[in-house]
Amino acid sequence: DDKIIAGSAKHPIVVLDKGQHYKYGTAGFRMKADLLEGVTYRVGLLASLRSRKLNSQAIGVMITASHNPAIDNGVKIVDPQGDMLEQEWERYATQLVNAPSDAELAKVYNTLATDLRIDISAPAKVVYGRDTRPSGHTLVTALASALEATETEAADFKILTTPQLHYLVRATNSEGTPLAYGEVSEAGYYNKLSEAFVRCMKGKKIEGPLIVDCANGVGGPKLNEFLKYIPQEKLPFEVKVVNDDILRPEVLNLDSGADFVKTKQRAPPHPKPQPGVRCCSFDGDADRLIYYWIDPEVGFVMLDGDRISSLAASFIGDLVESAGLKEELRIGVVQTAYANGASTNYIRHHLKLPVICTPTGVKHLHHVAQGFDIGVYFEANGHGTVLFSPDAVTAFKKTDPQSPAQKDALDTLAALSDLINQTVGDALSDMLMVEVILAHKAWSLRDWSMTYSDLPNRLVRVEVNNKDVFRTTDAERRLSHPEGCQAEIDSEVKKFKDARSFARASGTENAMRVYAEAASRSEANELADRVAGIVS
Ligand code: NG1
Ligand code: ZN
Repeated sequence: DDKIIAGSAKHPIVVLDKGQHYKYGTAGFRMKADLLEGVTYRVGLLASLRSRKLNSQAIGVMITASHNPAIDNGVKIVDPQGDMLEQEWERYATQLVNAPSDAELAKVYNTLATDLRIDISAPAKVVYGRDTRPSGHTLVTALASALEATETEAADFKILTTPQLHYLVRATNSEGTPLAYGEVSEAGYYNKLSEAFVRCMKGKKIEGPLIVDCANGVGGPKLNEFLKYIPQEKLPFEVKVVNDDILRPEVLNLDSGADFVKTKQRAPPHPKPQPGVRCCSFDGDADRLIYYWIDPEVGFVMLDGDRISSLAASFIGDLVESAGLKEELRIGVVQTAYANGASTNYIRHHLKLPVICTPTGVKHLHHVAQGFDIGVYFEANGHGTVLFSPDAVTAFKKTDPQSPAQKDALDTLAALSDLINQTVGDALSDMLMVEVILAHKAWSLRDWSMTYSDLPNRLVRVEVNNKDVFRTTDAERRLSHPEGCQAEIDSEVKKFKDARSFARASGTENAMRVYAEAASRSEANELADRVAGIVS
């Protein structure tokens, strides 16, 4: 207790105004960095408890605020398999962080240990990393202090992308087992990806360079590092890394990155976009990916998470068929209500694959995707991955091929299961996957964009007095409260052709979000405005 109290005094919590409290949300704790030192210390305490609860397996802590401005930061916990913290424990994190004093903190810590039957003398291990934000340094110090106070073994991996940290947690816990995920080092991550990429490509080529905008975040130096691991003659196209300045913190996520491209629906202004060139953007911690190009005729065209999802589902579906595993393996796609209706239609009716809709937040999608042998999940914003079950991976390796084509399909599937990050959405790994698929299909971005036409849509943010009165059902597609609200929305939607609209409280901002799609841009705008009027 004394050690925990003394550590907490060195990294004090900022007590918030009356009526406000810290909450472990979709992205962990995320806010202005100057509020986070005490929060991070307390998250360290919780991570040590979690490790002890789970037989001393390593727990991850990542310090990042992703696409948020440079002055923000955030801290989140990663579970032993590299997935997000179990939902039940978000509550415990919230309790610990809101303890009003150092002494109260020790009390909450002890109560949690007793209630959850945790032996606090058992060994514990925490693996951690941070993005390029300058505030990360102070926060890591607070975290290390909590690990010291609780006699927890610490592995500091310094600056990492979020998905690299997830990789390292899983690699640490699976080391030396038959399910070993990879070498426990940053180099191990690059080795695994580069080796799998070369195996997937099979010497195929792609035309033209690829411009990768890294939002001046951690993805820049990490992508540059990764490229050194691929033998020059095996790299099938030229990669130009842009917006990779991490020395000026103020440019992080500024007019660049996947979130900018998706929300502004335009290319980053710098460097000046060149018509016809294949481009993609990472976000600030490199877990989101969006593709786009400037078409000489129609201008900016974007290929978002829904497009990546349908591209992956189409390619993997064909491979599974060629591999003779169609009857054996269940492939499914998981989306949220924000997925464009045209993508859902394409996957269901053209690819003939099941689609499940879940609430917003990748932990929900990830969980449902685990129910398939091959589960493809992406949020429209470009965060997602493809999960392969142990049965699927075994089938790729053990099936005895009856033809060269079947062998080829099995090999590509096995290589893909190594290339695609199995823990969380990973911009670098997803980008390599897209490039592999485009190479195999011999497709340009234009070919890819022709698979279906997006329904015109509009997303609006609506300020409200109290967003908590809005409660949803049916994977956030309908409002159950306040009463009568949904009936009003339904009656507006009915007035438009091919229309869909829903309203929900944001999990990361103090606002409502309204989404609408319809047959034309003007109708989508009109419907969004009307539904916004209903909830405001
Ligand atoms: P909220 O604020 O709950 O809508 C946003 C994104 C999510 C997800 C989380 C976490 C939209 C409409 N919502 O959630 O997709 O990525 O942030 O980053 O983009
Ligand atoms: Zn991110």
